[in-house]
Amino acid sequence: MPKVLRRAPTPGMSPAVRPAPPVVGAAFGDDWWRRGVIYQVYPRSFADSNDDGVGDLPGLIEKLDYLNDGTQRSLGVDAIWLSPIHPSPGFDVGYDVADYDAIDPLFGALEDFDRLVAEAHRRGIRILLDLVMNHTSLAHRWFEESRRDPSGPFGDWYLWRDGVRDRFGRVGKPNNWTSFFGGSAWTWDATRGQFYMHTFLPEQPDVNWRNPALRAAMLTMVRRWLERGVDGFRLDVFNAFFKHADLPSNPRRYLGRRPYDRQLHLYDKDRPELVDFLVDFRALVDSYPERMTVGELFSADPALAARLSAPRHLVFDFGLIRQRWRAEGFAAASDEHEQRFGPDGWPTIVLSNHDQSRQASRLAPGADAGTSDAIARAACVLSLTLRGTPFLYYGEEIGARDVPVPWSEIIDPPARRGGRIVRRIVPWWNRDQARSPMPWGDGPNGGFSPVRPWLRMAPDVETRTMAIQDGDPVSVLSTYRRMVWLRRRHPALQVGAYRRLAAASRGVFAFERTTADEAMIVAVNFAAAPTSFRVRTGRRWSVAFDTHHRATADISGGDRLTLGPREAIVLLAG
Ligand code: TEU
Repeated sequence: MPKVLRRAPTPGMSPAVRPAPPVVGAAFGDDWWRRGVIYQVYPRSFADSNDDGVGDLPGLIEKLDYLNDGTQRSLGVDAIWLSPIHPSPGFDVGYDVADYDAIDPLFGALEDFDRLVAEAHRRGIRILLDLVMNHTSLAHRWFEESRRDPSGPFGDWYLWRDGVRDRFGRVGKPNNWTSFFGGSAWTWDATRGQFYMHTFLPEQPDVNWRNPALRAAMLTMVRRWLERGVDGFRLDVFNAFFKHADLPSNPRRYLGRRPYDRQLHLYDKDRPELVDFLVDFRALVDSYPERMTVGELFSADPALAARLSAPRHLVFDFGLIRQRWRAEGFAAASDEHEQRFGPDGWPTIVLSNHDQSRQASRLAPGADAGTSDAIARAACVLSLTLRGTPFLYYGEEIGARDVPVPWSEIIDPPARRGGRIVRRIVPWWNRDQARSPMPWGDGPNGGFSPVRPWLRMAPDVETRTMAIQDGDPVSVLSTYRRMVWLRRRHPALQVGAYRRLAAASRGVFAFERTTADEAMIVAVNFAAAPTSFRVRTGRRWSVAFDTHHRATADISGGDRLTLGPREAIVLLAG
């Protein structure tokens, strides 16, 4: 019998909200949040159905079979996390939301979204939305009302403050807080005659989570999406929601790359009130079956991530995304997960997202395609075998590399208004390099769109496409497919306990994943030369997967295994 994921519509629900179809045949039931694999789609760059150079929801629907058609010909993922799809002026490419309840016409209409949910659920794929609730867009109706009418119902929904007079009588900023994107966190608003606070761009004013009406409006919005059938949420920078009520200045630090880092962020994030909000928010989500959330920590650290996570409510910590291609670094980051989260906690496995350099470029800087792909294949094995929920980022499955975007074409940052560069926020940093359109196959622009895409295609668009890798059994894409499906078949890889195997030689990171019924060993040689290490004696192992395609691992007679350059192998006991 198909599982019905929704509960009955609540009385008083808007008649526009239609019951969502159930997820048919989805794997893992209520445990999917830790057994499944989640795939992040950056909607502008995934699939363009109406040939306007920008990806959209109907385009994504056409690619659902690629993501999971129930067979090993597809990638086999369990859920899609969509970066924001709401109307937005786009100063932060969608992370500045102007209307939480609607779909940006760039991507389609609400009907398209309902069809996406229905079509995804029909394939057992769940849909997660990106909730950006620390701030809205300047163009949100709440902000427009709030700046227009300080004593009106929305007057207190943002962080408004008068300026502070210095000893010369000049009006200055309310405190020393800095914006992550550079400059002060305070911008003067002439309409209201006060400053407002923004952790990110001035076009992204932070909301006032201490205001009960704002809080209720946000939770009502969340409920509406749950009612519509979404399976969960990614929470953008949720540990920044609450600021100290008195807004004291932060202590200075003298080290740090960007101005934001040269301050100890004691008062503008990580406030104790957050926990109280999480209790409410999680209770709401948990009142619907089989839902999950994943919180994005702003300035993530594994200890805090572990403290704030709970069953069905994951927290990104980015311990792995910061690593270079070194066995010792990956081993230390994985050990830290184990230590911080403990055997009962549940970490996330993240090597890429829309804010960071593509993993192939980060792990194989300056490498030729062959080396890049070899490292991408080995990294794929790690992503899908370490203990935690893997989050893949679109394009990673074909080994996509960073795309150099000429200064004149950069969209993020600097922010652009009417084609004019208005702000160089952090001159040495842009995130466009990891957001270029997915190259699907033949045709102009890698088959993404017949017209010039919103962001340029990768320079290797002729040689690195989904279609080319589809037919190649040793491609990065084939590696991802085989590893995702291997993971699906083996509970040890999903929920098994992790134990690091001491590797005798440098360059190898090896660990064991075990359940009561299954034991598996994963070993990765990070080095460009063959490396041997000690496994264990007294047990027979068969090869479950090997990037170097050997049929047997010749270790039954001895206790040493020699791995080829950048070889990653998965062994199964028995
Ligand atoms: O990102 C928060 C954020 O700024 C960090 O993840 C940051 O990018 C990283 O530490 C840089 O090293 C979220 C979104 O993911 C991002 O795209 C938005 O710009 C930001 O919030 C504001 O909404």
